[in-house]
Amino acid sequence: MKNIYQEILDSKKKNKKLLAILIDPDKVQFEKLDKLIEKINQSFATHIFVGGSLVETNQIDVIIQKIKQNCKLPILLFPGSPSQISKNADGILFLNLISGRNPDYLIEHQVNAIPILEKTALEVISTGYVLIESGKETAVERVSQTKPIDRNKIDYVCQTVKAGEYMGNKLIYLEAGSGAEKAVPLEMIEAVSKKIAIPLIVGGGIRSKVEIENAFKAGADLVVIGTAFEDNPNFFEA
Ligand code: 1GP
Repeated sequence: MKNIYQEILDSKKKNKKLLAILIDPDKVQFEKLDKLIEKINQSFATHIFVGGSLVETNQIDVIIQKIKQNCKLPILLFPGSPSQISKNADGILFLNLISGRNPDYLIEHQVNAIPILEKTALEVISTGYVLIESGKETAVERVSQTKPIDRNKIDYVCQTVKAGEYMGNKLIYLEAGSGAEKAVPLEMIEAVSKKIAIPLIVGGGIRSKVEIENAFKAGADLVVIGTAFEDNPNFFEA
């Protein structure tokens, strides 16, 4: 497997937009996984993310193994906690919840993850994770016990992502939360993408191909789709 982060950087340089499909191990039905992978292979997806705020299944290893059998896309863990680390993936978004002020999600989980990570060959990609208010309480907010940033406070979000970049994060992830009522505002994507030099991921509440396209046009380098594909595996065909 090539260096995943380097490929993201190269894509950004060439203005080649990226799309990740998020698979939540708690929601995916194992028997239907083959069919989903087939759909992913036919789509324009470039990455697979695996994870969720509260993964209760112990099936992560086998789910990833099964995806790998039939799909060549790089698989990145998108973990809500260290228990979601699987050596079968290719890399991990090493998240710092920089919109929040809960030390558990700024350093505690990261410290606890090290002994587990050291037993793997995962590519570790530090990611400043920024939760944006999106209408109603989301799972990330509930589980992390942090407040999202007001969706109108674009200047403050810009300040936050810049701090995240200066602190050494290699990616910034603007997150409205899975199944969010409202996605991250396009003006915010635009302002943030101008503020940072590192690649920008945007996800949460994006439900159509037009919305994906709009997020790309506003400046997202990689868009994440979870719920819309979960609800409709024919999402990319319509
Ligand atoms: C959630 O950003 C991802 O962490 C994807 O959100 O499920 O709303 O697409 P959706």
